[in-house]
Amino acid sequence: MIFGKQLMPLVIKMSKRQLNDFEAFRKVLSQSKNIVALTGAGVSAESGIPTFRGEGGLWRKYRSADLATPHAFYTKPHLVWEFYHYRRTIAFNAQPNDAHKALAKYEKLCEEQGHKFNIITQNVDGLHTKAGSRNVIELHGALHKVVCTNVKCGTVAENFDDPICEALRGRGDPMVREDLPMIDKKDLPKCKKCSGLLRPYIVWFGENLDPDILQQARDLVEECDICLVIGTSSVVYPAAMFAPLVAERGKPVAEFNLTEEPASDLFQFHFPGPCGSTLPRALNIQI
Ligand code: BJW
Ligand code: ZN
Repeated sequence: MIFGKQLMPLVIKMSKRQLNDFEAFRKVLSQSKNIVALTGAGVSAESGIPTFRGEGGLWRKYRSADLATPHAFYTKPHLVWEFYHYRRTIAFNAQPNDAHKALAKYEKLCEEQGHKFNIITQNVDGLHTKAGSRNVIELHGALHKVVCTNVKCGTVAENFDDPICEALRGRGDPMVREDLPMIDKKDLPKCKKCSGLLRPYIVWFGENLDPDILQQARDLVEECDICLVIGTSSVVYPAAMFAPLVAERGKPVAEFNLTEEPASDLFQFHFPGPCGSTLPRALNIQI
């Protein structure tokens, strides 16, 4: 496995970790002209959006990771659509928190100084854009987009309807104990062009990321001179290798997370705690 081989030398190289060293981090940041922030579900946790792993990762009796697969969709499209209807409603009603706002303000400051600032997010909730960030790469798709499953069509479209179809009205409650009567496939969301079955425009496990989007992210990772890793468990590939690759080039990486994660040892700076508090402080941004 290539990722394993790539990570091994890093474990040996990294000797000194700085915990809660806001001053040292700000100094390094002030010398940086090309900044990348890699974000995950934890950045939206304080906006009320459940994370994938840990306590928030269950919907009814299912782990989110079991529903976010092509197999789940093709065998139980009604169930997967109920799950996504629930997630869409939460995301559409959520507001950016202080972490999203700090990143958006920092992007503006960078722009004024002629510096590059880009967000690579694994999140599908659209909250970075809602906060005003403009340079956002959405690696895993977006809840407000749908794609037609008819291979001859494949149209991708924005869709903010809530519910997205009448059959999903009142469905998606995560606390329901038993499966509700199945929604007939013909009543699930349909493509406006060809009436094919729609699916969420989301990259599920085992699916390839959009090659153009992945390349853009890789270019940013290869060119940046500092990387902030915010609210991600850093276990899902390919995103999991981005920050370690920056560290491998000898560039500083700062992690903002409630806890230690498997890759934490590879990163120079660590700021434990909710990123809605630690990030504005580290970036020296007044919300
Ligand atoms: C806070 C906080 C606060 C909380 N403040 N912090 C073996 C080796 C290598 C790869 C693979 C492998 N086996 C399978 C694979 C491939 C697979 C993969 O990586 N699996 C791993 C689990 C091992 N990857 C893929 O399938 C990808 N495709 C791919 O690789 O194609 C080629 C290929 C295919 C098959 C085999 C091999 C190669 C596609 C990945 C798509 C991921 N999609 C998902 C679902 C989207 C569905 C949806 O949103 O509806 O994206 S998975 C899920 O995980 C979601 C997330 O974007 C992603 C990352 O999770 P994230 O964001 O890190 O969230 P959490 O919950 O894990 O962590 C939250 C963190 O926040 C925690 O650390 C908290 O502590 C912290 N936190 N509150 C700060 N207030
Ligand atoms: Zn279609």
